[in-house]
Amino acid sequence: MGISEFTPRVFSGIQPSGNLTLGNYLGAVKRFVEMQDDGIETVYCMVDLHAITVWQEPAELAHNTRELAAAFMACGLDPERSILFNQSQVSAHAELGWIFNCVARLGWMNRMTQFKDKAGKNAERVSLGLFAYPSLMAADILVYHATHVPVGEDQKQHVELARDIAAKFNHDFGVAFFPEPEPVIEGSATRIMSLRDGSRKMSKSDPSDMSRINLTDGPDTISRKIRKARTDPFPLPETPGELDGRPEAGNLVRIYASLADMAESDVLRQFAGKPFSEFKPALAELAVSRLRPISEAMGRMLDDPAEVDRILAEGGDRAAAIADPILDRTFEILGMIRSRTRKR
Ligand code: AQP
Repeated sequence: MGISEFTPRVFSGIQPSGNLTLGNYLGAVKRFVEMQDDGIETVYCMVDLHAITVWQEPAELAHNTRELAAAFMACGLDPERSILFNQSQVSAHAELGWIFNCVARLGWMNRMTQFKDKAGKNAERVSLGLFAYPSLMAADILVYHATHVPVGEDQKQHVELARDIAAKFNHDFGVAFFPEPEPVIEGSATRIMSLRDGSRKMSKSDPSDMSRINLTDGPDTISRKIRKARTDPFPLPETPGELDGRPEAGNLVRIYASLADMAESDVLRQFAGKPFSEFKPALAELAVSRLRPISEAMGRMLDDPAEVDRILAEGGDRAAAIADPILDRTFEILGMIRSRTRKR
């Protein structure tokens, strides 16, 4: 079902599974803010139901959820203009997620590379939820009839699965009910890599804290991590094409470009021929100047957790007002009797 028939609506989510990284910020949250500022209806979620697909300490999960909410707002998401809430407060996600478990095919799920990466050699021991994660993600998107999903490169396959689920549901039931949402993967920071290994993505759950920059890192920590970031012995080249085969160097240039809102070619025009001993301090200074206001604003918001909870409750109510009628109609399409007169 082409998205042109639907009112444009943006949905995306991030797991409250620990500190938000520079990768999450540049690849996702910065884009969330730009889309909000474009005036499209935007719905952004702290996906706590996804986070529990791997073990989370309950007290830490609550803290991480509030911290992520604070990070969203500190990065520029405005709870008046965007709907901000945590997933478990809107039960329609889990309910539609189950229905989609019955639409998605096992063969489709078996092709999901993120499950293979995360489960690794342990596939027999990980939770069933980790395997079913992409069908819950499809429900997150489609329960709002969202048309656009800003994500980093690593989530492209999951958004494509959401399209397949929407198409199969529409086909099986002979309806034109769910849109096939478009992934929005733009800019120079769609895949920020680990500072220790240019072949792995920067990730909250990497065991090495030196592999990532967290939004809560202070200036000294940011500078130290960039100074110690792995590079190669060559100076910076003149053109982006010459960064091919130099993953660590390319990564640092892309981070600079995205933080400075510059094209990679312009960054290289400025630094061509310079060694990393000159580029890294400039990058550290830029990163500190961009991230310090964010971490300070997060700190102020976290001083008042009740206010954060209030914002999440209000966002949850606004989200449910969109999701519940879409879920009700889904049940009707499936032929399920819904004779109770009660609120979710
Ligand atoms: N390294 C990255 N570069 C660009 N974008 C990234 N994203 C994640 N890492 C990078 C984007 O951030 C959004 C939120 O991701 P998530 O928290 O839902 O899960 P994830 O993709 O699994 O991110 P992490 O940081 O690797 O989390 P953990 O370690 O908890 O699994 C998504 O849009 C993602 O593309």
